[in-house]
Amino acid sequence: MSELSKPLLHNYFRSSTSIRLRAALNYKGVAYEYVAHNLRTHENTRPDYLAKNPAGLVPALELADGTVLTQSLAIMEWLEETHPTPPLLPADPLGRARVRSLAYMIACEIHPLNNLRVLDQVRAYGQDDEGVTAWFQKWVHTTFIPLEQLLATSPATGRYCHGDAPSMADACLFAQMFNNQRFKVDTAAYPTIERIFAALNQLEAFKQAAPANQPDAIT
Ligand SMILES: N[C@@H](CCC(=O)N[C@@H](CS)C(=O)NCC(=O)O)C(=O)O
Repeated sequence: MSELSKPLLHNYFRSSTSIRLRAALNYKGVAYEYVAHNLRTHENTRPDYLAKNPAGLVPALELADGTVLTQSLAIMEWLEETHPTPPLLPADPLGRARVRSLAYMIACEIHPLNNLRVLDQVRAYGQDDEGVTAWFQKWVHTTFIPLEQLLATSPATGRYCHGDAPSMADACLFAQMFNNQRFKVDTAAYPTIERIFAALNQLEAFKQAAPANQPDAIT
């Protein structure tokens, strides 16, 4: 992609779906313009953004021709098809199914229950900070227990979730770990996940996707 046709990445520094997509874009060497939408002040629900993405969620990737891609996993699949090297999915169908399955455990089982609007609703039902944190932690542990088991016992697991090259599953795991830190999830019982997270943190493409390294980062 030329400098002129750089896509716009609508995102937010600590949104885990944004982190996972930034890691994928960086890993594949796809340059993008960073467009920040502060979720805390509901910038994602402004009419100009809703006109591009009626769901009002981040991330969205706006291409030079005006096409707006949404849903982080769908965008990653599009990236894989348009920028196959380096791959984020293995070559064999069984390997691809395994990577997608690990990615979906995080993206479909944890994230939707712990999204900002869901946490706001849990609070609206009367929970305080402690209650919201307990809710968040519950859904992480519910999936991290089997995720750890799957990763620790499969010979397919390597330095990363699948072999020795990062995959879409790693992008999701990497992003989830930052959310875990914010909500003080104790991950000591998940040594394989912690080991993979440490390995991912050695990769420049992933490190650059971390919340603290974004232009809209606040401490
Ligand atoms: N399944 C979507 C989820 C996108 C999503 O929910 N993003 C969150 C940030 S991680 C968001 O925009 N939340 C806004 C809100 O909850 O109000 C994806 O993977 O892209």
